[in-house]
Amino acid sequence: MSSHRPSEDQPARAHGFATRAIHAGQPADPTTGATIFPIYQTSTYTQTALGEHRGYEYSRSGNPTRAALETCLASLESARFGLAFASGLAAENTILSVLRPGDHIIADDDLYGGSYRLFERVYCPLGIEISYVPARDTDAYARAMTDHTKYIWVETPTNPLLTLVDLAAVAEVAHAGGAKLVVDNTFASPVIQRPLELGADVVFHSTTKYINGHSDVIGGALMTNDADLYERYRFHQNAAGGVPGAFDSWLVLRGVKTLAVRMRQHQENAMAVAQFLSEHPKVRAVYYPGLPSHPDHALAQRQMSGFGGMVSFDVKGGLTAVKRMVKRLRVFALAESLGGIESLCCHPATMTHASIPAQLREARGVTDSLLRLSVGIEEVNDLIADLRDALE
Ligand code: P1T
Repeated sequence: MSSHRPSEDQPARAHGFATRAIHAGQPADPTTGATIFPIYQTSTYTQTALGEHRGYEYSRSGNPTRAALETCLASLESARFGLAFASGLAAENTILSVLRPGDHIIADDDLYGGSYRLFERVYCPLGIEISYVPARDTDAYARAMTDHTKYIWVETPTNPLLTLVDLAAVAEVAHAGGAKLVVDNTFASPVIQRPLELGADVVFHSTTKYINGHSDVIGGALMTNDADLYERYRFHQNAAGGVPGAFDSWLVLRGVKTLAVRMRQHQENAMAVAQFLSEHPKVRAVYYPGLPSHPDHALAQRQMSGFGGMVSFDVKGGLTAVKRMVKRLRVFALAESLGGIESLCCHPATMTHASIPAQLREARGVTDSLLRLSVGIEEVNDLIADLRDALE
């Protein structure tokens, strides 16, 4: 463990976001001058003498390519510390690992289905108690606090209904009761929302999504300024071993370099798609925080610097209409996941959120007629034409 280089990288903080995305944690290679950080594809490191090494001993405990990624992502989330994982869920598992039987979590009620499954099927049986509250109802978080509440755990915007959580207000609720605020920032990405700056204690990502941005890696990361939590998470990262390989770390490092420019196009396209859908006679409702009609539009303007690339909508005609529509899509791929350069269409009820019991899912608004779009960066006219043809 001692070999793991801490991800602290204060000097790079002075630069702007897009500059840090390209440079933070990635100096030119000292031996060759390689401008792009190398892939240290090694499991182990030759030691100079008993008890003497150059900072790395074994790649589960620490790997230079992973350390570069951890430093870069920490910088992007305005954090002192970052840890990278083999998946978003592995990052979540490490955050949850510090809880003990009898501890309580308050979570918003519109979580990614896999996060819900991790809570309900892995941590509840171990004696962790979970209360779910409506994401945008700040008072509900306060009412749900108990003496045992350790985490308030939120996604914002939520998956798949794109509801927002008022992070500054919920951070106050958490801290007043001695709990920590954990934020899943996957849907927004740090280029448009930085929860730690708003009072959150821990932020995490499925880096599979916008951070990598090319739909070719499964990965995760957590970032924090809390030195005590960081040490406990770092211990678990090594002890439980959910680490990413060097090549995947390098791919994410490469992907994140273009996050700022990609997100600009994602949200420009998403806004046009949301406007098109909101005027379409076969669409019942559109969920996009960039639309002035979205109930959290004002909050989105306050706490985010953009509205992101995810758009959900409800199709008239139920499951039959949905099935017909997705079969006719030509540019949008029918697929789980999001945040890549290509456009995807997902049916949460049967795909990403199938692990939530049907009755509960329906009650939360994830109906059979809901579709979720990850709007890519293709020509926006092609995306709109594809949706228009499919809805005909
Ligand atoms: O798939 P993984 O990298 O383990 O990340 C899990 C995860 C965590 N948080 C959010 C908000 C997510 O959306 C995900 C994964 N989500 C999908 C695969 C999806 O299509 O929604």
